[in-house]
Formats: sequence, C-alpha cells, structure tokens
Amino acid sequence: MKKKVLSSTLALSIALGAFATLGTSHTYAAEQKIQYNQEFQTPSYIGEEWKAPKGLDKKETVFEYLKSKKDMFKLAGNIERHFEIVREEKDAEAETTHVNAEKVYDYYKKTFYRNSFDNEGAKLISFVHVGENWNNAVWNGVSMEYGDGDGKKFTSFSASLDVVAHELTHAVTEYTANLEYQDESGALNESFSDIFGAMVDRDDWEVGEDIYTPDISGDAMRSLSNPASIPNPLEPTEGYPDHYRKFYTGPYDNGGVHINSSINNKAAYLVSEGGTHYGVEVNGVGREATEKIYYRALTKYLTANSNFNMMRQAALQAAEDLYGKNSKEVQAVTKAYNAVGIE
Ligand SMILES: [Ca+2]
Ligand SMILES: [Ca+2]
Ligand SMILES: [Ca+2]
Ligand SMILES: [Zn+2]
Repeated sequence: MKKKVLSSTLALSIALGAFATLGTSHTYAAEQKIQYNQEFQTPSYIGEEWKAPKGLDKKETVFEYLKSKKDMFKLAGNIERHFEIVREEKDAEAETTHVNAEKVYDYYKKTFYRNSFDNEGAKLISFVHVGENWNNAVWNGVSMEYGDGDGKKFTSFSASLDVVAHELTHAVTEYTANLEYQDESGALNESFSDIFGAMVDRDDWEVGEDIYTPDISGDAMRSLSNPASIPNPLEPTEGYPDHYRKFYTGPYDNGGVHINSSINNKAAYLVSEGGTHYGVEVNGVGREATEKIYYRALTKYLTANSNFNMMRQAALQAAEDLYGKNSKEVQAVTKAYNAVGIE
C-alpha cells in the first residue's frame, strides 16, 4: 500500500489518533463515503504512516480527507434537513446511533436554541461499522463515523451517548470558534467535546464508560472529575494531566489534544461541581450555569488560535455577561482556572 503523508487536522476523533489498522479498513470507509458523495465526485482518504508512541500498537494508519475537499463536504451536508444513517440495511447500531444523534440534536436545540451544528438545521449524517474492529469515532467535516471497536478495548462507539455528543460537538466547534486541532487550541477543541459529552450524558463525568473495556466494569476512557485517575496513553506511568504544569509537550496526538484537554476538562468540572484541587477551593455552580458559560465562550469569544489563557478569559467574560461581575459564577470560573494553573 502506498503511503502518503498528510497533516491530520480534519478527522476529529474521540480517541488518540484517527487511525484504522492498515489493510482494508480505510478503503472500506472510503467506499462508504463514495456511496454518499457520488454526486459530488469522489472524496479521497489518504493514509499516513503513523509512528506510535510507547504503549500503543506500532503500525497504524491515519486516514484523512484532503483539505481542499472540505467545502464540498459542507455543501453536501446542506441537501436535506433530517437525520440520516448511511448504511445499506438497517441494523441495531444504526438505530442506536440515530437515537443518540437525535438526543444530542435535542440537547443543543432545547438548551441553546441551536438548530443542528451549523445552526441552520444541517442534516446529521452518521456512518456506522466504519473500518474493521476500528477503535475510534470521528467527525470528518461533514459526517460522523463510528467504528465497532475490537470487542476488547472498545465495543461499538455509536452506542455511547457521550461519544456521539463528543463528535457532534466537534461539528458545533467547527462552525463557531473553529479551534485549530493542534496544541492548546486543539486541546480546547477536544475539551469542549468532552464537556458537552458530559452535559448530554448528564449522569456522570466520565467519557466512554459504556463502551470502554467491556470486560472491566467501572472504568472509562477519560474522566473530567478526576483526569489523573486514568493512565495517560502517551505517558503510561502517569495519569491524564489535571494541572497546567503537567501539560504534555511532545509531538504525538497533534501535540496532545486528547491529553491536555483534561486540564480544561477539570476546570469545567470544578466550575460545575466544585471541590478542592491543589489546595484551591472552588464552590461549584452546577451544570446548568456551567454549560451556558462554556457555550457562550465557545460561540462568542473563542477563535481558531485561542489558547488556555484565552479560554479562562472567555469563560470569565461569558460568566460576567450571564450572571454579573460579582456573581458566584464568575467566582467559580476564577477559582477553577486558578486550581488548574491557568492564569
Ligand atoms: Ca453515562
Ligand atoms: Ca459519560
Ligand atoms: Ca469498562
Ligand atoms: Zn474528539
């Protein structure tokens, strides 16, 4: 198989690396794409040899759309204003995906009066059974794609409401702040997907608990409440970072977008639930205030290259807009960001 190198900025995933195992998998995904996009010519996936960090499998491929095709995909997304599961015959995963996508749509509609990811009623398109035993899910710029998982590390991704909310929030982010998927802005992009994943799947602060390691109960792929409790896949002896001084600075995962997201995740968790973190006490203001603050920050103040410091400023401004300068919400945001070391 010929390998080409392409920057991996477009497939925004739930897990590290938007990769599928080398072989038929990305061909299969490409075929599904062709099936949907046939009247808009054939989009291309390009495989990239992916150098795995320690602790992950060696030979993986990153698959990606050509950047130049992106506008075409947006066009395709506006044809009809309904939900669509792209698969030849109906099956259980497709049905579950549909139900979960609708729940996420309803959440954004009821909570923020947002009509789909573009706020113009764009159709939600989900591909299921992408790849073979693929351990990931992505938003690719026009549709969501879900792997079935290998049955060991993950089961079917679309069965997880927080995963579906995570992917669809990538779409919301793309149409609002459009945070670049690299370094701090990329970590914020990931974090918003985890935060709204936890707002839609409202009964916990974990990510992917319903589909992660089916043979092990009580664990999750990430945690907003206690990121450090989960091993960091790029630094297996450590937990996910929960303070700015633990920021991952290596090259993998677009500069650790799925890793450093945990720092902002923890801040959002503290805003909502409160707690004492590294000696800083935060009085939480609950999910309803927290989701409003983060949505306003994302849609009004953050831009493509915003960093963690701007995230703090944006959340503070949003809290002040919504609740006033001397509000307990502004206090909670201030303390939460102090607690995770973002000044
Ligand atoms: Ca849950
Ligand atoms: Ca969850
Ligand atoms: Ca498990
Ligand atoms: Zn993601």
